[in-house]
Amino acid sequence: MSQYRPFTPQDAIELAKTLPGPFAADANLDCHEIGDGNLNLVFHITDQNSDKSIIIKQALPYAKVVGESWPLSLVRARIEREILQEEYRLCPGMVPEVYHYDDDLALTVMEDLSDHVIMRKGLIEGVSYPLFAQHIGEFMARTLFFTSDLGMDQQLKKEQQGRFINPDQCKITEDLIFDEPYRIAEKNNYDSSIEDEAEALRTDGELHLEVALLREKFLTHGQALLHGDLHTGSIFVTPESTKVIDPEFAYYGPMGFDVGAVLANLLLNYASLPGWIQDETALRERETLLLNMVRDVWTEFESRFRALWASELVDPMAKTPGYQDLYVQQLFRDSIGFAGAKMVRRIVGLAHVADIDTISDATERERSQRKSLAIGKALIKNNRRLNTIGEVLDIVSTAVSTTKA
Ligand code: SR1
Ligand code: MG
Repeated sequence: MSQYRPFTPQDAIELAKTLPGPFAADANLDCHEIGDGNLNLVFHITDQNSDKSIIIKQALPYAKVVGESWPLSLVRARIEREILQEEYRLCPGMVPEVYHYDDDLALTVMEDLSDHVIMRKGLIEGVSYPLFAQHIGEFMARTLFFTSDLGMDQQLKKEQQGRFINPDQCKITEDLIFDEPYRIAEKNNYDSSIEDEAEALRTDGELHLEVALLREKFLTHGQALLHGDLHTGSIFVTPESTKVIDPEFAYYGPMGFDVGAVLANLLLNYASLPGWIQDETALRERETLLLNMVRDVWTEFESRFRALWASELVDPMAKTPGYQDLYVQQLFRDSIGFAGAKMVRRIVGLAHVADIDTISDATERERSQRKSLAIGKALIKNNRRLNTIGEVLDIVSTAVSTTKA
């Protein structure tokens, strides 16, 4: 039985050489630690004499972004590996293939996806992904439907819920998304130029009520097995292909939390665009493209989810006329509320997004932050009365037009 220790690149090479499969025992391997996220070590191992490569991802027993003062359970590595295997079964080719794992060492050996780019980076660089909405719509519809009481054996689901209890990761989300942005908190992180916005978040009772309801839903609604952190930094893309990574925040929660994550991160990129594009015509075109992606992600997801309901439903009572429409309406509203909460947290909370933080012009950066907050707050406040993605886009447009320059 192996004992946990954080790996060095040399440890990663030694493990790689013992694996059945990719490399010969005498292969000349290179290894670089490329983890740029908040929590883990990621080793990229390549063979000098072939095009073979792998990734070894290892969880650290603390949050790397803060340090050892923030301990975290290593259980997340086992959960991430199991959900990757489950997602691979449900959506072959849409997540990295798991080749090997060691739960004691909290590591997973998986397919190297470095022929793809992280979507956040691609979007910042202005690349278009015309198939993304279809791909992610399919991914979310299948993973959410088939892990819920609608699409899987309901007794098995209860067992599965036990295996995916992920308390440390959920607590991060509860604190960073549904609590700290709305009060003075040590981990909050924002420019002093938007102190007025942060103060407004702390004193807005209408907003707090909606956030309390979303938080309750996150805490209590074990609807489906979520990815749990489905932002554009957790998605690898090319114009032809989409691959989802990093499901270490997986747990049984409300479906809208995953859908909302995708929508929020597209809207954060949308809000950042004036910081990246100077030409007015090009800017308008790109803004339209991003808003169309928001619309398409929802419509692609909804149509696939409804199609699965029509052909794969396991719950007899769910066939009751009218139930599907009410279920999808609530899922839509949850998605919009969670999207808003995820936008707010990326501006004033601990962890930000490069789309906005790396805008070099301070005035444009501040405008994007204010715009994101205006959109986020409007989505949170209106989520319970919205019915269509067209209404959401109208709310975005109103929020933008009333943002303080
Ligand atoms: C301490 S972890 C901060 C954030 O990074 C992850 O991607 C999650 O979004 C988490 O909230
Ligand atoms: Mg991550």
